[in-house]
Amino acid sequence: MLHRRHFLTGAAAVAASLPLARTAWAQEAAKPFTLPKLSYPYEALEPHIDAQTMNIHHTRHHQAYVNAANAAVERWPALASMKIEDVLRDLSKAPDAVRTSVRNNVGGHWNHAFFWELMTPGGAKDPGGDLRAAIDQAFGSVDKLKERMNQAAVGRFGSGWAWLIVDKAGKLDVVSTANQDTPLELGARSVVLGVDVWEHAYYLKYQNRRPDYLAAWWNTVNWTKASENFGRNL
Ligand code: MN3
Repeated sequence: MLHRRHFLTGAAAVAASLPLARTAWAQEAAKPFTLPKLSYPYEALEPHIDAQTMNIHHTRHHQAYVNAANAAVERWPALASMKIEDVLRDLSKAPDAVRTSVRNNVGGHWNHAFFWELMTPGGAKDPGGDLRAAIDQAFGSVDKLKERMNQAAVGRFGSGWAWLIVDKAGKLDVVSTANQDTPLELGARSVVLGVDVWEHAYYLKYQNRRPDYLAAWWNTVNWTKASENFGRNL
């Protein structure tokens, strides 16, 4: 899902095994993080999320996290061969010198890759199946879940995210993280929904009106993907 090439595979492994081989392949092997392509055009989420915001968010903001994550690999090469979720779940594995960069940039990469896939111009407009039953049981209704998520998202001071997770105990819960911290760090078993409430996600269209952005954002949620997320242990 996260479009990260394995370190030293195929031609890259051959190139890297040559002494002093500063080839394009060898350089590529040192950049294991790549910007995922979106499965829909930038304008596809209009009028809820405008094309310019999507374009800048994807090509500038997410790309910057990818670039910085690759820079962290240069300082901590082992990162390239680790499962991203394992790194983010336990940041104490990262050396002191790169831990903040890993938290912010590998975290930012994971969060955004998740976010793009959770939105779609089409798809189911409401959750179904097991996810629907679990939401009804945990929150009372889908509308109550939306209220809880909106409260968490509006209540996040500054920049961050609101999430629907399956927690350590296996229960659905709404949480919020600051900056590019991920819900994996909180022990989430599965991450079902997530919404970016950094101003870069909405300012061009909604300026300071975060609640208006959130109300619009719900129209973009890919509930089919959310159901898949619900059934997937990370
Ligand atoms: Mn963002």
